[in-house]
Amino acid sequence: MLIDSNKIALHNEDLIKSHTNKLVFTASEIGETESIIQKLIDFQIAIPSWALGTGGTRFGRFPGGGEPRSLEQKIEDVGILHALTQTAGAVSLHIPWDVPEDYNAIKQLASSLDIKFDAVNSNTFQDQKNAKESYKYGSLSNTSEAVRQQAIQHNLDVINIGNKLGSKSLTVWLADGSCFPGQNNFQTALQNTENSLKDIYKALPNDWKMLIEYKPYEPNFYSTVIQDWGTSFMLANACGEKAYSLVDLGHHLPNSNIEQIVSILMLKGKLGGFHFNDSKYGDDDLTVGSIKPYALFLIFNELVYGMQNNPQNPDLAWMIDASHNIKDPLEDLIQSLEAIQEAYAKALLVDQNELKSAQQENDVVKCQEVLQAAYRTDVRPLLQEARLKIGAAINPLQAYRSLNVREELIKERGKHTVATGL
Ligand code: PSV
Ligand code: MN
Repeated sequence: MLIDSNKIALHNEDLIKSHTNKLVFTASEIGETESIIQKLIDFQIAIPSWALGTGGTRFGRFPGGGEPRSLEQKIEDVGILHALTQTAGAVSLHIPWDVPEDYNAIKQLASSLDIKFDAVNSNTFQDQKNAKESYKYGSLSNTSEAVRQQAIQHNLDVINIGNKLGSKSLTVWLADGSCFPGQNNFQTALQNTENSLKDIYKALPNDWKMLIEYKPYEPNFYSTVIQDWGTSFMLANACGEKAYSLVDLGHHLPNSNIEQIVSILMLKGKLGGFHFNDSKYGDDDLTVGSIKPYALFLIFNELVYGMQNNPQNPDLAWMIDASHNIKDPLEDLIQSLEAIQEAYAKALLVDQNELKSAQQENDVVKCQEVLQAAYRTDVRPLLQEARLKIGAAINPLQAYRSLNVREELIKERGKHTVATGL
């Protein structure tokens, strides 16, 4: 299904009057708006190929119909999101869930929808059909040389696939670890992982990055080899200058100070990628900003500070890594995109000079006031104006519903379709 730009224009016509009134008010409150609006326009977030279907838990899955069954259909869904928001101009493929059959056709389809290929993700956490070796006891860390070689080779294949599509980074997330004390020798597991990553790194094209994702637990429940940012940072340093850490918001133990982690990694020039989601308990993969919007704002405050003050840190690969158990995946992604932009816009509003001088004077109360003044500002008119300027819908969720997108997709693809992925 393609979104007709005339229909978006009609939707905008209906909303423009009330939008303009709100924008005038917001502009009178915050002064200069143009630079924030431009930054919002430039901020593109990749959609993972596995997030377009209804997710599930090990207890059940409740698909809502019209789910994409092929990579083509997944890219079409990203096209829908991008047409409505102009913020989702990239897709991140998970291999082997989404290996292109016809590279030219896939590239053409993506470019016709103005979608780029962001990081490619390897998968050594599941055994693949006809694979010789099993990842039951780990992949890059495995005690068996043959298993490690198979996992290394898989990552090289993923780089190759990404290269054909124009991707420029490889994301490695390992499930490797142990479920019981004594099962693993921690030092051997880490050393094997470092050596394997170095082998992958050697094959990385010069203009590529390797993003190393960490996570404290799950699927292993006693130890995880790359459990935290420190381990990821250490491995990235051991591999070389093209290797970076990747922060996934759900990959921290409760109450971790994620904004501080972000800030330190950027200071050291080693934050390469970012996965957005939200959580209450663990890696819940909920809609961005649905549980802890203030924490998201504080994280963005550090990201903005880093983007403005840390030229040693590269541009980041932004991606939503969420699952949608009970919502329409596309509606959920639209909500996440909106929450990301909102937190970003609020962080851009923080008066950095005022904050700095309040910090200098140890005026703790003022520091909090500066942050919260930005956080409490309603920036939605800025988001809407950014969308209006580039031909997106003023209210993407409302447009999605009034255009009956899900109903159309069900008509096209059927009620009982299940997307590949987790
Ligand atoms: C692991 O929990 C993770 O965050 C990694 O990014 C995976 O590639 C992704 O989720 C999908 O399983
Ligand atoms: Mn992730």
